[in-house]
Amino acid sequence: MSDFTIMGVVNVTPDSFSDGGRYLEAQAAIEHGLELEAEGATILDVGGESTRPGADPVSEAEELRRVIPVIEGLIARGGGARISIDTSKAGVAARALEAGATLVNDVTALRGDPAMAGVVAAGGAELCLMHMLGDPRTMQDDPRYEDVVNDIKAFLEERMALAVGAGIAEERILIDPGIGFGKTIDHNLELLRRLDEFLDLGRPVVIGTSRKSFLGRLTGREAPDRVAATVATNVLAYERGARVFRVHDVAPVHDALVVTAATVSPPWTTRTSTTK
Ligand code: HH2
Repeated sequence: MSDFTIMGVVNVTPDSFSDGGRYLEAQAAIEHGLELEAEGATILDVGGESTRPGADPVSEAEELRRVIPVIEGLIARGGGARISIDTSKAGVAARALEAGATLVNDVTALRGDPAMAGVVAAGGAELCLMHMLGDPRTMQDDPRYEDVVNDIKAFLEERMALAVGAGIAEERILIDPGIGFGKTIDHNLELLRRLDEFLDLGRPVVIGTSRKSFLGRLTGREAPDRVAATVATNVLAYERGARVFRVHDVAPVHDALVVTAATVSPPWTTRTSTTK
């Protein structure tokens, strides 16, 4: 049994607005999610709003139209992977939880919508709190920190306290330093280098480096060709204590982490022989 979790990215950010296109897009996202599950993802992170630097916001109605059919389809046809909803809107999270999602991945860490904490608490869901400096439109404009790790740890600690105060059980909280969200290349690299310091917060560390632009800056490669770079950063993050890995390319990351886990956390045979 592996001691890590792969969260496969299922983005539903269509360009087409016709119903036919919508149905096909939902179908394509469901098929994609099922493939990621077959490759080793045990969480599928469904998102209907891009958080890329400079991305424009999407209305709640539009986000719902994108993600709910996909969640329903994955629950109906999936093999048991849990569903995470990547949203900062309480209304979207509420409908997603009703449809069967069990984790809310909020890149604003409860700052985007005052109703979010109540929805997560009422739904008994897990919550991923991610750090972002500013918002996606402005976050890459000269981000600065006193000490990137300490500043983000303090932020996450404060958001955890707020979440617990709102009735979310601490055992249901995951934390994520938010690679690429208001960070320079050096900030991202320092976060990875010192990732083990986040274990002080006592909650599972989620890491999302998948295909991100700092890997492009380092390797000179376009997003689809950053798989090896993504694998390298996830292996390093595992070694530094992260246990949840948000990736687009599940199969290579899964294999790399199986081998890393067997090497870093022996004895592998004892751990696997206890699996039924
Ligand atoms: N990164 C992205 C989106 N959501 N959630 C968490 N917890 N951690 C991350 O690092 C993270 C995230 C951005 O990645 P991507 O899905 O590739 O882009 P987009 O949001 O434009 O779909």
